[in-house]
Amino acid sequence: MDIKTAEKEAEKLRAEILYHNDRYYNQDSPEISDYDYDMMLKRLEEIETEFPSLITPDSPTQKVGGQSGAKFSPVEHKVPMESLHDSFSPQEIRDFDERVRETVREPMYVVEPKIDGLSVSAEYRNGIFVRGSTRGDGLVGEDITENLKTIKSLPMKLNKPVPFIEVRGEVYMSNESFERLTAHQEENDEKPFKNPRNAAAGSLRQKNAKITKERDLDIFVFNVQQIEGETLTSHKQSLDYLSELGFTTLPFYHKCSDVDEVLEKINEIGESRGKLSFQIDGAVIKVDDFAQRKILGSTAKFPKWAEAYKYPPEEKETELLDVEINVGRTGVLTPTAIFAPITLAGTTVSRATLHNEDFIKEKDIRIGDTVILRKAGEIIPEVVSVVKHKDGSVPFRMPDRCPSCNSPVSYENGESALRCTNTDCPAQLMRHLIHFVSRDAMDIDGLGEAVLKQLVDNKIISSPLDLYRLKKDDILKLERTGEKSADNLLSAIEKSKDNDLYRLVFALGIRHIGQRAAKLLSNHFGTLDNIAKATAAEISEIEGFGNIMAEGVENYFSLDESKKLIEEIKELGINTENKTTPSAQTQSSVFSGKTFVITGTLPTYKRTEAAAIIESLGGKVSSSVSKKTDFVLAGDEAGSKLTKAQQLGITVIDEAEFIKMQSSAE
Ligand code: 0OX
Repeated sequence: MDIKTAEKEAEKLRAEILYHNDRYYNQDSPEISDYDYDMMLKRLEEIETEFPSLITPDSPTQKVGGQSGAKFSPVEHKVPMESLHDSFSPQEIRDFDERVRETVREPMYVVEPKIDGLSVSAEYRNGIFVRGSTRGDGLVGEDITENLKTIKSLPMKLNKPVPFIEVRGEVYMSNESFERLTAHQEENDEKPFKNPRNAAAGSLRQKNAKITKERDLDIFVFNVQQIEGETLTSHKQSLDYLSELGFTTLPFYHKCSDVDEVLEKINEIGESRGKLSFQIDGAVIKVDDFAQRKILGSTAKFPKWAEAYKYPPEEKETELLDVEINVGRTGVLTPTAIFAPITLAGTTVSRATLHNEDFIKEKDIRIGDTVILRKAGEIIPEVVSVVKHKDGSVPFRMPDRCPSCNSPVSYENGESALRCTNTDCPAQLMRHLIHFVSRDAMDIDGLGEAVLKQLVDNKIISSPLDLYRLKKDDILKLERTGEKSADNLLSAIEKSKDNDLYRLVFALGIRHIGQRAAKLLSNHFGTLDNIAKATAAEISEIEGFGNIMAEGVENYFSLDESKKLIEEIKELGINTENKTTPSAQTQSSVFSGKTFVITGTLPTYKRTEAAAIIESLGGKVSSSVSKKTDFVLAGDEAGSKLTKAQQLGITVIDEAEFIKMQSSAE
């Protein structure tokens, strides 16, 4: 590779890595798997090793990823909290051993699991916990004393009154706590964390330590950073000493006398990975003797006496018990793999999407097969490959009839999606109803899936609009519904008649029309009648509207059923007008043409509500901060977007100012 090509690739990698650093360290919301991230970093390191002149001081290879944020007070680490250099192959571990042996004689190693959590420091005076901090960039972290106090496995008082000790450990969330938290978040319509590590990070850096407490975090302590009143001479000795003091140390570690033994232990730990109650992302190899560590020293970033070995994403074999076919709102048939529950990267999984018939054909997936599963981006379970077909198995075929209504199914012009041709299909109706009443659509409280199913099964309703024809007696016929809940449900349905037009447009479930497009249509055309009359050409003139979307709208409203539907909507007294005064859209106000980014939790508005207000007053809402942003509306726990806005000198407003701006705009 010539230096010009190398420079281009390095620049691209740096930008990508920095972006993913921010998603991982500051937003606790990674988009790619740790393994893919590690591979990018490794590639950048390779380029920089080949062309050292390309190394820049701000290259991600030169510093630890985390940035100490502005939310907590800074804590300077007297002893730097170094990070580990990563290896991905046995050869790299052998290279590490060679480097060590070049400097010290007959090193003994300790191999231990690498817990996938967050490194923290905990300080004790006279045996009492006095301060806790995150690693941050290794030199300065954040003060999280109150948060660490909520972790039951971290002792607040040591078994001995050591004058001073600073320890380092890894805070993590057990698989069980993570599953409990995810279930709770799903029940409460909150966005669940992507994996136990992100959940631990999001829970630890909470201003409100009560939340940290509810999250049930744990800690393994593995290092003495500083100590007064005791001399420790080896890693093994310090681990024993830490447990004597009352710390929970790593659950297992192995002392090894040569690199073959090291590799054997790395394998053993890797094999035990799926059986542990917490997540590990590798193994750590450390020189045991402290005198030897001192001789080996450190590079700018890593100790030369330790190395991490990172495992590839966890994969597991399982038997494909069945393929379930689900019918979506638009009638698309989606195959889902069903298998005996297994634990994979921290959660129990028993289903994985098989996408469509092409995917199944390509991998030749058959019922009864032994398949390999992995989590895509450590999040969504997917079938990687088939290990072996079951004797006598036959290729899987998608059904030619809808599993819900038995109508014929067909492929529409070149699409890979198979659809049920029956517009009255009950499975489609259920999906349609769920969408219609959902929060972003008509927002009708009290109509969960179970209630809707009873209404459909008992033939009380056969369309979303039938909800507006419900009588109290109909509801009282349902299981577990008393007078009070029937009244509440009727009033929630009644209230939804007054919704702004965009909710209704979104609730109709027009193909390709999400909430944002529904708002654009409502704001632009003002009434449902006007939207229905508009041609695709007129619709595609709206900024942010593509041709496919515009055609989808025209097609939808050209159907006789849709015309009938609009009449029914009006007869039922459902609002069909945009509520935002047109003057507010056209009048020039502080909002007109301005781009807003909303970040963090606002005291009273939901983010979606604030966005709707901004758009209704002529502003735009964007998800990322750039030079083009005019205002950042920031609430509590606003993370990197706020930092970026401050760096770019963009006006940051809080909710109170936002409310003031609205009154001046109206
Ligand atoms: C872990 C872990 C992290 C001490 C010197 C450099 C890194 N995540 O489990 N770090 C270390 O060691 C430090 N050991 C570990 N086991």
